[in-house]
Amino acid sequence: MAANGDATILLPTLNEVDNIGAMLRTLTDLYPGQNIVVVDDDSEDGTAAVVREWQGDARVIVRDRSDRGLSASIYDGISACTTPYFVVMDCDFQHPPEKIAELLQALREGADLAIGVRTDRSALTPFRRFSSSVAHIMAHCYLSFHSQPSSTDIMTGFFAGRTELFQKVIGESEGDLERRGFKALFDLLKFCPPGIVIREVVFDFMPRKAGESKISPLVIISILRQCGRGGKSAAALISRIIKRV
Ligand SMILES: Nc1nc2c(ncn2[C@@H]2O[C@H](COP(=O)(O)OP(=O)(O)OP(=O)(O)O)[C@@H](O)[C@H]2O)c(=O)[nH]1
Ligand SMILES: [Mg+2]
Repeated sequence: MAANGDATILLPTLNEVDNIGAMLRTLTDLYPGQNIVVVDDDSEDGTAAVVREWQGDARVIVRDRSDRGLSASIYDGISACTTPYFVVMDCDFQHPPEKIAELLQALREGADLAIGVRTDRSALTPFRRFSSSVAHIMAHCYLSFHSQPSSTDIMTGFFAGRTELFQKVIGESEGDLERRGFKALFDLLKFCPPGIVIREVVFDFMPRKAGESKISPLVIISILRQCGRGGKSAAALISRIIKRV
């Protein structure tokens, strides 16, 4: 079926050859007619080739390595969307594809942003759970202090939004976005109009299905960089200390 749906499912990828085929099949079965765009950071393992060879409707954007970054890929994907809605999800099945329907339903009912919030996080190691909670509290305090909307899961990578609104947000805050970061939703909440309508959809966070994780403990530095001038100074200090040890 030709892709003529109202949404684009954006899949940022870096070396996901072990997951991409299964993910394309699952999404095409569940959402025939919706657009699928893989935003690949020039993976060395042939991820983009799998998308090109895929018989269904899926497109791949291969990005330049010099601008590598999960958040940058998400912003570029949203900017390239031509449908009223977009959905961002990981390609490793940690975000249940069945839940996209609920995110889209929330948008069709009038929400500007629909956020997938993790309930059961037992798939994460205790260290990851702890750092994610610290990062969430930091981000929540920052957003509240600046009277910006927040979420019960600012660190999630599973969310959907109204394309026109978020293309504007990205265009207007381009120079201030942490493109190399991992937490795009935090920046979108930081720079969106304060009165937007947000709906949350709960989901169980699954273990990664195949392949290897790309996240590093240093992600906390990029999250700090997202917390204004004070956060940037703290991040610079921590980076200097790490380089010395
Ligand atoms: N385009 C792009 N995609 C990335 C990059 N880093 C990670 N990704 C993709 O973003 C998604 C999330 O990355 P993961 O490595 O699974 O990060 P995570 O889910 O926080 O970590 P795990 O729980 O260990 O899987 C996956 O689809 C990755 O392939 C990047 O630098 N560029
Ligand atoms: Mg993952």
